[in-house]
Amino acid sequence: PSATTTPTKAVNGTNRYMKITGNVKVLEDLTDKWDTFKFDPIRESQVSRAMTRRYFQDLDTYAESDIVIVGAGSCGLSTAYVLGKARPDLKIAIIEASVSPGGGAWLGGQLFSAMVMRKPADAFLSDLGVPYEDEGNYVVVKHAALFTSTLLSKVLSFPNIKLFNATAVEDLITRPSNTNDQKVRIAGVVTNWTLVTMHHDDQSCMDPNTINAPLVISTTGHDGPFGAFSVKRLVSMQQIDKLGGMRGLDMNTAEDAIVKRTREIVPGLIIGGMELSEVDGANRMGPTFGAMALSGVKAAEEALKVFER
Ligand code: AHZ
Repeated sequence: PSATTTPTKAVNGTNRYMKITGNVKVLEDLTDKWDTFKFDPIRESQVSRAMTRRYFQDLDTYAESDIVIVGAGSCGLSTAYVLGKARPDLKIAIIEASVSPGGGAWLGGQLFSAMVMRKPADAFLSDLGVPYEDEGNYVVVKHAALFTSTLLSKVLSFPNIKLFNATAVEDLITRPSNTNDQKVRIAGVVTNWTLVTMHHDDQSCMDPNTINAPLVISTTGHDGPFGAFSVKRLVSMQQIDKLGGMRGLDMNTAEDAIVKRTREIVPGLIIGGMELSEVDGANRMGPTFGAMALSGVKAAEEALKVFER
């Protein structure tokens, strides 16, 4: 159903809600009826079933996905946004280890709230519809959370994208490559509830779940308890020799390098965002986020090429 909202003013001290017209319930004057107010009745099992039925249906649907994005930070979400817009026909699962998607982008840097993006990443903000102040070579979003929440809301609105949060990727699914040289291609991910993943050392083995997909895009950030997950695994399974190790901070060098180097590292696995810095030994950029958005755009373009092959 379509609905239009019109702000209404407080009338005689009554706090009126937004008026919603169209063929949906009208909220106007709700506050005038608090004395007789009552929700429609519900049975607790209906709540449980409403959630679990959908979740298990999603697990079933996305067990075979077209693309899995690992990590819902600024790069992973930017990737999902571009892919969701470009290819509504593809099934895209996003796996995020944290309860809260968004990665490091909820604040601009340290505990300061504004977010800086260097041009030309302002084009991404304009596409998203996030307002910013133009400062010449760079733009500033008044609160990083405005960027992250807008991006998140658009990504979650795509019917072909499902976010599984509180779920960690624990391993990669591999298949022998066609080259017969111990090389593999990536064919999906192995997942577990993050709380389980964190307790493999003190609980008996809890076997994981799997998602098959011809393409995985990993954007798990730089090294940390969960970060740089896929590239560390590529080393331990001898698909790349060693990691370059993220270098010190140099905003100019780092942002260009991350966008340029966003690519398919081994067949079936594209790496984007700060995870790349660990592969190539790129510098870090600190709190400027243009490269994360544009690495996401490039990762999406690389993915689209795979589906055109
Ligand atoms: O929880 C992680 C975060 O939300 C998630 N993640 C990591 N490992 C995972 C795993 N399974 C599932 N095994 C996993 N999820 O990945 C997300 C990474 O987000 P991020 O914001 O850390 O990375 P990004 O590359 O999107 O953005 C980096 C932002 C940075 S770091 C930095 C610096 O240090 O200089 N500068 C910028 C702009």
